[in-house]
Amino acid sequence: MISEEIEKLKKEVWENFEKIQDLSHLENFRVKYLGKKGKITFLLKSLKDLSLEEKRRLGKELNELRDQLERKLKIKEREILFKEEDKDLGLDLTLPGRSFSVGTLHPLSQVIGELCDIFSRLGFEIVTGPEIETEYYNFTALNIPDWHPARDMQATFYLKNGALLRTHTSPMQIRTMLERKPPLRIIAPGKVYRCDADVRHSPMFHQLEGLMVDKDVSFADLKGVLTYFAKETFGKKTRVRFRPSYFPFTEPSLEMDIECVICKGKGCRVCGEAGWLEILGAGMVHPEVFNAVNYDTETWQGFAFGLGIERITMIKYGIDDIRMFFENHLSFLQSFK
Ligand code: 2U9
Repeated sequence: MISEEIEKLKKEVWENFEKIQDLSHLENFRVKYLGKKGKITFLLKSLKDLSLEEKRRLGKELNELRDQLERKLKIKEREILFKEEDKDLGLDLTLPGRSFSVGTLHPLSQVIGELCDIFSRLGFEIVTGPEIETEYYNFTALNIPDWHPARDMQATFYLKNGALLRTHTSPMQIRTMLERKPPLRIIAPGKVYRCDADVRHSPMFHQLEGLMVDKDVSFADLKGVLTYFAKETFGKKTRVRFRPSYFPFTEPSLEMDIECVICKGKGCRVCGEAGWLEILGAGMVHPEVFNAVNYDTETWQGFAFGLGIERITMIKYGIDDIRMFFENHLSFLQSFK
């Protein structure tokens, strides 16, 4: 019976198909079953003596077997070719892949991001500006005239034609005030440059300054904003204190300390036995600064503050050498994952 022969052939075909290992083996298989004198071809030819109905039924079955086998042989051939190519290249695809470590944001970028979030919650907008500045935006408009000792305090990198690398981020606030009308609530983070280098100073470092201008802005508003910032950055229980200070661009001026994060106020090597760590300077915007940008001092008041990002990050994470931020040791950077 032909139908029994077909069943037997199917079994044989699929058993032998699984044994194919290489291309010559595959070619022999193809000839044996699909070639002109192959077993499937032979059975197809022998259908001619059967009834029409049987011819149709068994012919369909054999044709399907032939088509399926041709498709599977093509796939098998490709698999064998790929494996042989890999062998030629000396590859072993069963080996596990090489592991690689994923990068992280630089700790300074992380802290800048956190501070921007904190001040955004208080309605401050982020502004940016050029790192190459003029004496006017960097000094003059900030009430630091030619003769002012503050120009020497901030050892400046001068470029050609009186241009300079900004020594603080304050020129960004001057530019924003000239471009816009009050009220304003902005923060200006960015790189600044001072000719200074040791364990605590780097010739390039990052500052974040804030400025709020509105009607009826008071010293109490400034203290409230700064206290919120300190508690959000260093923890809700952080105690703060304010000391009087002096800056040419603010009057009155203050400096803010937080209780030492290491000794909690007892006095230790980190805080120089003081129990407190200075974290920023601030004050009410000096009327001369408002005059420089044509803001009416009868109507508008404002406060400003400035902080060093490296200093904040060093206190937050107990880092004792500012150069760690710029040497890019992988173990240091990866510890901020
Ligand atoms: C405008 C008006 C006033 C910004 C201020 C400070 C005080 C301050 C230092 C902190 C550590 C710089 O990085 S640091 O060395 N900054 O103490 N900055 S008030 O005052 C401004 C800014 C812009 C128009």
